[in-house]
Amino acid sequence: MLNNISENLQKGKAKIVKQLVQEAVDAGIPAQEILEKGLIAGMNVIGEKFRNNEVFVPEVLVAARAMNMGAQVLKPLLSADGVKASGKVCIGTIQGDLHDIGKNLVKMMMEGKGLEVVDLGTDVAPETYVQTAIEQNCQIICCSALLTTTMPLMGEVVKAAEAAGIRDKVKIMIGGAPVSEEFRAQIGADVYTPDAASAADAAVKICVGC
Ligand code: B1M
Repeated sequence: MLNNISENLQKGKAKIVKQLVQEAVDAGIPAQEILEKGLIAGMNVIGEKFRNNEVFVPEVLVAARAMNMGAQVLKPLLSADGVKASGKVCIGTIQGDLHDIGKNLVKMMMEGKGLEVVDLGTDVAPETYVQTAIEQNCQIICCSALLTTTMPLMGEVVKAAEAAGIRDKVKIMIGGAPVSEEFRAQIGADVYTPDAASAADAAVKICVGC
């Protein structure tokens, strides 16, 4: 069943993916497993083929659409369990970067934990995160990056928060496929997490401690 989801996602069959995800849910497969072994697994195959020039941007875009439709089915389930917290977070994909699937998953998981999430979308300038955190009173700034060329801009978010005098009031969380704990330490951000579920857990911990 999970392979079937992955294969149809790779073909960009969004409606079928949505239906198969619902069937997997009805069959009692845990939502996290459907996400990781069905949807994300399929997206990883597409990523590999994209790198090898076996598929191109249009195919990747239809696969991304299928991924989003499948994830929508899982949204209420992924967020149903665990601790609920209150807190406010702003999130966006860093400047120059249009990848938003991972960012949307992080948002989904955080909302499920009770956090209020201000979604800045993609291609977000460092100053915009900081301005939003000030104006909307956010405890956390969350930055996602999928490109090795855009991830250094996350360091500019840290610098912009320092320049605006809010560095001690706001935590900066980073993530995305090329990002690592080593990179986090290098730019002076507060938290790196490898996936959406652990990002939501980390945000809850921060907000509980606020
Ligand atoms: Co792009 N792309 N892409 N792409 N694309 C990658 C990232 C790439 C690795 C593909 C490859 O070569 N194998 C490669 C980057 C290489 C590099 O930088 N070293 C690449 C490239 C090169 C490009 C273009 C430059 C291609 C071109 O035009 N020549 C171009 C750049 C456009 C731009 O951004 N300016 C481009 C364009 C696109 C599309 C628009 C076609 C599409 C994006 C559609 C969209 O997002 N709406 C796309 C896609 C879909 C991909 C791949 C195939 C899949 C990415 C994805 O959504 N994965 C990707 C290959 C791959 O990753 N295997 C690829 C699934 C998603 C759930 O994972 O986002 O990593 P991810 O999120 C994870 C974790 O990283 C984490 O949580 C999620 C899991 O739970 N996470 C966080 C994410 N953010 C977090 C934040 C956190 C914590 C955790 O805290 C705040």
